[in-house]
Parts: sequence; C-alpha cells; structure tokens
Amino acid sequence: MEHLMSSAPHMVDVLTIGKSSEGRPLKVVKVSTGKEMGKPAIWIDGGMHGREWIAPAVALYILKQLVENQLNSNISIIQKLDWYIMPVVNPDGYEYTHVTDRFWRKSRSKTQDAEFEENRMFWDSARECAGVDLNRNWDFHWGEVGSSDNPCSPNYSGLRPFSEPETRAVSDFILDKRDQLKAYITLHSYSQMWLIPWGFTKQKVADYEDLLYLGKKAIESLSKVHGTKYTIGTSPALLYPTSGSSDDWAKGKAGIQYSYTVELRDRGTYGFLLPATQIVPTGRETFAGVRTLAKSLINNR
Ligand code: 0X9
Ligand code: ZN
Repeated sequence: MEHLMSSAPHMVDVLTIGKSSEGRPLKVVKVSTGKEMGKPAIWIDGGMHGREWIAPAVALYILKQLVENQLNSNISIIQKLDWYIMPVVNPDGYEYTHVTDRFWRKSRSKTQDAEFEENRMFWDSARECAGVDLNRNWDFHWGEVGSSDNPCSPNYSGLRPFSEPETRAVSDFILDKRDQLKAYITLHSYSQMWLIPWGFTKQKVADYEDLLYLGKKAIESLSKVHGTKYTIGTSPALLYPTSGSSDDWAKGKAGIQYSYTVELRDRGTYGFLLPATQIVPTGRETFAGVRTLAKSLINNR
C-alpha cells in the first residue's frame, strides 16, 4: 500500500482511519484520478475474519491492478470512479492467525462487563473468549439471528453494536462517504458465492432483482477467466442467516444500493488453507467480476 502510494502519488493515498483494539493502524487506500471531487465510488474490504487469508490478498491484487494496469479495459473504471480499498479490517485477528492460531476468526479485544469480570479466571483460561466476530457487530438488526451473546463463541456479537474500534472506524468512514458510494463489497472466504442482502431475514430486499442482475453479470465475467463457478443468492438461502453483518448495514443503514458479500475460493477442498498457487488466479478472476460490476455502475447512471 505504501509502495503504491510512493510510486503513484497522484492517484493513491493511504488513509489511517483508526486503530484496532491492540493498537494497529486501520488503513484504507483511496485510488482517484483527475481533479473532479466526489465522483461515484466503490468500497472494497477484506480480512474482517482473521483466518480468511485470501481476502486481503485479493483486495491488494485489485488495488495493484487499478494502479498499475491501466489497459483499455480498466481506463473507464479508474477515471470515472473513486475506489476505497481496505485489505485488512481485522489486523489483530490476522496477526493472531500468523503467530498463534491459524483458524482464528474474531478480533482480539478483551470483553469487559460485570459478568465477565466475575468469571475472569475462567475466561482467562479459555483463550477462545477474547474478541468479537466483526461481522456480527454492525448496527443493523444487531444481536438477532445467527449471532451469539457468549463471548467464547466464534460468532460473538459484542456487548453492543459497534462496540469494536474496527467496525466503528469503518462505519464512520463509510457514512461520511455514503453519498458517493454506489457499491459495498466485502471479501470473505470460502464457498465461491456472491451474496445479496438480506442476511438477517428470508424476505427479499425491494430491489433484489437489480442486485441479482448486476451480481450475475459479475460472476459470468469471473467464471470466464479460469472457469470458476460461483453461486449467487442471499445468505439465508445459500449459507445461513446472520444479523449485525456489514453487507446488511451497508444496504439498510448507509443506503448503499449494491452491497455484496463475496465468499472467495474454494469450495472446501482446502478451505481457509487455500494453497498459494491459487492466490493470483483468485485475484485475477475476482478483479474481472469487480470490473464488470464497476462498468455496470458507470453505465447505469
Ligand atoms: O458468516 C459470515 O459472516 C459470512 N461467512 S464466513 O464464512 N466468511 O464467515 C457470511 C456473511 C454473509 N452475509 C450475511 N449473512 N449478512
Ligand atoms: Zn468471513
């Protein structure tokens, strides 16, 4: 990120939007060309869950393509759109998967409430009880289906919506840019799915057909690159229902029309332990999908 900023200072800016629980900087890269202010924009994040290593890698791959690969096919999406890319929403969890537990999902905050303090001896001995599932901590139908109020659960929602510095920083930043943002894309793994809100209910969002149409075009382009098959639909239909997730919040609270959760490769052969040989192919095909979505947004206006 810093390298791209120094090599292309006219179009790349690295913004620090806050600090994680353990004090790591939360960084967003802005890619923008020309002098026009307030162009329509796309947000992409990854690494909300520590163990999903392919997501930060793909976010970085997309960033690098936008900055360095200005071929014909990429020119309009760079000139007509601003891009905000945050490769690692959960740097503490990501670090923890490198040094202690490869399958860690949550953040690493230390929950503190009265009941927790009473049981501190127990919690301290159970290291699973640290952290919050950052994809259950958003302030939209928080704490309903598919989330847990048990700090030791991998799906712990936190004490209240936006209790975590990571979700607070990202949501504040997005709200500030909400008028510009036309799409919110959050990269996760794994399953090869392009997920449409809502996650918290089986009811369809009012403009479901619009989201489905653009999402289908995206996965068609994606599959043309290496033949990788994605399914598209809502989380309750294809996976399971959840609440307090970022895609629902982006749509329901921030009012960003095209909100998607992308579950990257694979379908379970390697799961979170996706071999390094698949990093670039996954980046390439995902970029193709995102580029098609971006072009649809430009033509839609
Ligand atoms: O459970 C999640 O947070 C996501 N799956 S993952 O395996 N990466 O953890 C799916 C979230 C999909 N969106 C909603 N259900 N709202
Ligand atoms: Zn995830």
